[in-house]
Amino acid sequence: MNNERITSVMGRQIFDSRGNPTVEAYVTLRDGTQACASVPSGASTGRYEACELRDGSEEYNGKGVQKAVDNINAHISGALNDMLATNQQAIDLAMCALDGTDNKSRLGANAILAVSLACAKAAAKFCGMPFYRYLGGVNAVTLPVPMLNILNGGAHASNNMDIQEFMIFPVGANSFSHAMRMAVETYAQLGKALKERGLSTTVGDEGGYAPDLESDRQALELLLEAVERAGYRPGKEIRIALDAASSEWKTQAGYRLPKSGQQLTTQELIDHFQQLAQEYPIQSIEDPLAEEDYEGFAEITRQIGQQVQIVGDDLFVTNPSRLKDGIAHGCANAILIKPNQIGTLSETMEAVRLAKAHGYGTILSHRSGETEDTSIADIAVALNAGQIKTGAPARTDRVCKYNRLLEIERQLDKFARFGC
Ligand code: 2PG
Ligand code: MG
Repeated sequence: MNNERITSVMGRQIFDSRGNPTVEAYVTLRDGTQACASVPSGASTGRYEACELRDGSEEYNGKGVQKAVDNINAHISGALNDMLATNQQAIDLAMCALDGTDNKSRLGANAILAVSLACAKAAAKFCGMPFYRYLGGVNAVTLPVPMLNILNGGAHASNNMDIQEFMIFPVGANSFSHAMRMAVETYAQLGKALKERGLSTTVGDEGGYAPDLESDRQALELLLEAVERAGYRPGKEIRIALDAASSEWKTQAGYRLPKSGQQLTTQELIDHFQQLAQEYPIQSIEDPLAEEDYEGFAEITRQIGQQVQIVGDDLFVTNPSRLKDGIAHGCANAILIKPNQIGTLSETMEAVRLAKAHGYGTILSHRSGETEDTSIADIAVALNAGQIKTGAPARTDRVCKYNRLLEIERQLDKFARFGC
């Protein structure tokens, strides 16, 4: 009886796509079922994210995660011993209680999330179900529309683009695999267009090209050119999504775009985005304002939120209570969902439920430092999130999530749905 009881939880240090240490957890059940999960890491992290515990010692330039690993092996494993792996909320609550802080700084959100996901995956295996179906049941049928970051700037690349992510958004596709074909063909054309101009085709952290361009506008022009060259209609089949990551630009006086050197007030920055959205087929803008600028977020949502999806990433940090505040202030109309910003699967799912209940769009997201873990693909389908962003269609740390979604699409067969 109760063969799904947890008999062992083990942590270890592995490396992410930037070559930084990160945490992997293994959970074993009484009947021998075992699953593992690993956690990603951001570069443009929000101030209000749960704590990513790093050793701060000389090893790995302070980025070691041995303390987080030790917390799994010495503390979390004992607390979860003999619990039912299928009782996700109880598992997550037990870890939060053991941690005892608001931001998971004692055990580390990296330790807690790795275990939280590994427990859920072990439970899914025990039940003989794919992960998305275990989490979402028979209603988990919606494949997300992908946002693919094919030009990298900001903190993700050493070039002169201020906006961090220039993404293509194949909204005109009729299925996930069709969207991927459109994206892959466009990405290839972008590479050719860059080469023809003698521009660099080296890639940034998320697999997108990271050339030195004259301006963010030139990046937008290049995206449109690539879409056309691939045989698609910009604005119809493929639209553009941006992540400004503008918390990185905040100064006391307003905003300073670090690479172009422009100094703007909140209102000037809002007008700048409104102007860009008039000139280009921009469907979605993430973090157009900084993480504390609730008023600015409310204002841009009033100004252009009818036409453009305004996404809170650093603003909400996948935290249900920050999302509640944002909803009360009329900030944004969509939320980026990154499990490691909040640190447990249960709280991640709660953020999605809350967003959906208020008509907010939901976008599952990778981090700029990733592993081969594909949990976010399954979570996106499980929660019918409708959208996902997980980088360019290049580099295995990005493509493995897209490939997992292709497999889920195949499994769902004619019941697969697609769309926001
Ligand atoms: C973002 C993410 C992912 P990072 O800002 O949305 O693209 O970047 O993981 O560096 O925070
Ligand atoms: Mg972001």
